[in-house]
Amino acid sequence: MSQIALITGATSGIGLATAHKLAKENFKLILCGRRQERLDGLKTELATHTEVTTLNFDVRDQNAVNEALISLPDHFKTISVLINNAGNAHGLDFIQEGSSQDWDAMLDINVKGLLYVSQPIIQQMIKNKDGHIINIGSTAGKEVYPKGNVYCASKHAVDAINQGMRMDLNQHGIRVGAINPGLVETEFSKVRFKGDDERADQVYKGFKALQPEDIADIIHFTITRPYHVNIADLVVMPTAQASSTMVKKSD
Ligand code: NDP
Ligand code: 8X3
Repeated sequence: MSQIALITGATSGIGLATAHKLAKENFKLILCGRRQERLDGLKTELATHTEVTTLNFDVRDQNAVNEALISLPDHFKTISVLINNAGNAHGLDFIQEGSSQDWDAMLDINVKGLLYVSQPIIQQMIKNKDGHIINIGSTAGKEVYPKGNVYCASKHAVDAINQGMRMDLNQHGIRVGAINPGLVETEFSKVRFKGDDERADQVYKGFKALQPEDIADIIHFTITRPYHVNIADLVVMPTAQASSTMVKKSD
């Protein structure tokens, strides 16, 4: 029987590539995001491979999260794999110049949103005695870089939550692990720079960045290991990257 995977942030980047990968690998999919037209397009596109349902909610809104999960059809209610991927950076500013709206967005989405989505699904996984949670962290959760301040704090929080979840769910046999990418070419920088595409494109110029499909492959590998194997914490960077601040670029 196909396993059911729920992916947050499936409308773009890493989540979108993961939806495509898992659809081809015969997972039944619950795809989440806020951009309805993208969710509709995906559902149609992936229907040739697998059964797909979509949920539209903002992860910041706990009631909306709960209502969306309750609205799932019965045959989609037993979620085996949760991929906590929705998130973004908002702004890249010195701490003394940062906007509190950006801080709120990053902490509310990347940290609290992840918790809001996880808790009801964890409760159901405990009941079903089956579950695997993948938290998408970042190299920004392993080290801090200049002007990264609050985004790095949000991803350090994901790192802590990943460890805490693993400990708390150990007694229930639920696998928990984080994948922490370095630079991945997605809409991430367009969001960070609020639609300044030229600035966003500069981030990935002069070297080969990770592609969202690279992370999707790793997620698929991670969730298809035998039950006794849990990839607990994995850091992956482009070959050109050695740290958050060291990237070998051509002139
Ligand atoms: P994208 O901007 O391409 O995708 C972000 C996804 O998150 C979208 O599908 C978006 O969907 C969803 N999302 C954002 N805010 C919300 C919200 N409030 N409620 C619900 N969904 C939301 O970026 P990436 O694919 O790069 O990012 C995915 C994850 O990977 C993030 O957690 C990011 O921090 C992490 N990451 C990214 C790296 C990179 O270099 N790109 C490196 C390391 C980690 P919609 O707008 O439709 O709601
Ligand atoms: C995204 C990678 O280096 O832009 O998490 O913070 S970075």
